[in-house]
Amino acid sequence: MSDPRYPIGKYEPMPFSEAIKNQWIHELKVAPTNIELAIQHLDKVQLDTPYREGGWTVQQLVHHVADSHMNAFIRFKLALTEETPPIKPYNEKAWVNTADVLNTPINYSTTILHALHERWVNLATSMTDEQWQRTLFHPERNANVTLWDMLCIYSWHGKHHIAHIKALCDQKAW
Ligand code: NI
Repeated sequence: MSDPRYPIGKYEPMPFSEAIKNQWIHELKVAPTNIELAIQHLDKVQLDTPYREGGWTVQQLVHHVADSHMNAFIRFKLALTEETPPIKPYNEKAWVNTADVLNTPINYSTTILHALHERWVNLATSMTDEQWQRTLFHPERNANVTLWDMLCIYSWHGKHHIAHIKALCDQKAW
């Protein structure tokens, strides 16, 4: 593992296929349980430990995944109901330092993730091939992003942060 920030590698876009779509929807489905399994044995001090030098704590990682995936779900809904709506970027480095993230037990965010991913998976399994090609406009990249790209990004994103937590647990022998 050369770069501790990318334990499973960086996100790689993939061409649309039914098999990959089913795999990635499955990964969205199991992500909340996998996060819960990764954190269930950790105590308060362990949750407040950064996953790497200068990195986010486990507490911040879990709340971040909930914040990120709530935004992503809203973006899916916007793209399905409007013509190429713009993405509203947010400052994720600032979001992980707001009081709710620092003070709310992470089981509230795993509860959000269980409910949110249930709705997200139900939405995703209903989508036609045409709907996967619907787009959002990304102002920071000045480019359109398809909902297919969004599925690839967010199935990777959950695994990416779970791998941070697992890497910390491995390193500390927790
Ligand atoms: Ni992230």
